[in-house]
Amino acid sequence: MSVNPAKQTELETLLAISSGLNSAQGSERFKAIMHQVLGDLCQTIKKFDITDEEFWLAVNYLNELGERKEAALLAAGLGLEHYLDMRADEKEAAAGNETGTPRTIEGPLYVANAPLSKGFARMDDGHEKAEAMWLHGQVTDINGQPVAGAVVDIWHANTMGGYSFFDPSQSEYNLRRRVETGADGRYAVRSIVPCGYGCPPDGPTQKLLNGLGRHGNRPAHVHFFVSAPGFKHLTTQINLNGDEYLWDDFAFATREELIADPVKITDQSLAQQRDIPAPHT
Ligand code: MBD
Ligand code: FE
Repeated sequence: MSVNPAKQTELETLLAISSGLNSAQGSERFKAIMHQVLGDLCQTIKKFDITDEEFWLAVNYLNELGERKEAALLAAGLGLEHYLDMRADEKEAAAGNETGTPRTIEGPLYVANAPLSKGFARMDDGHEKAEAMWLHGQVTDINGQPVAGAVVDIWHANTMGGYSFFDPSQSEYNLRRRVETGADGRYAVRSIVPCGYGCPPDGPTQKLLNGLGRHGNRPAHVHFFVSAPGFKHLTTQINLNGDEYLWDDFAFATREELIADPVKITDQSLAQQRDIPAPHT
């Protein structure tokens, strides 16, 4: 179909053409989604009588978001990533599926291929003066049976709230480890107590949040991927109880079942042990 480009088109025609509905090529699903999104955007422009100035501000904002690689950070801050969890939960419930530890958002700071070991790992490079932290757990199936050979991929921030690879002051893979469970399904790591994360104060995400009167902070937390052959991949986190942002997370990741109560170890002999005794939970 050919159109006279000099002629002003009606909105519906414009949207149909711009989202490729007239083309025999491309993806039908993608076209339908773009058609919806573009229509919604035009409605918003109309509803708020968006000025040319505001329009170009938004376009430049997208460039800035890309330049600073903060698109995923913004998606978390707007609650869109959390919405994926809400949808997934709804679907599991509707299907009547039993679920174990609840999922929560991955966030933008995962790095693949962290060092892999069996049963235990030390996560910190020892360069930071910080309080030691032991994490341990057991991977089980829905019936509580231990899962051997599961890979628990753990990552978290340092005491400044920074993540290795994104924070150039840290060594490669600092505070990022993968631990494979043994026959008992258990894993343990020694690390350091993390601090909460805050969005880069000069970045586009924080700029947008400022306009909404919101902060960009997360409570202290530890990320987990748990995977094993024959099981669904789990993306989750624990949030450390006592943090002021526990229930005020800018990324909406806190869940009741995912709050961990840190226990202070005062027994030095226990603290010095590399392999901590099998916990019962
Ligand atoms: C983080 O550490 C994080 O976990 C999320 C979801 C967003 C920003 C930083
Ligand atoms: Fe995080």
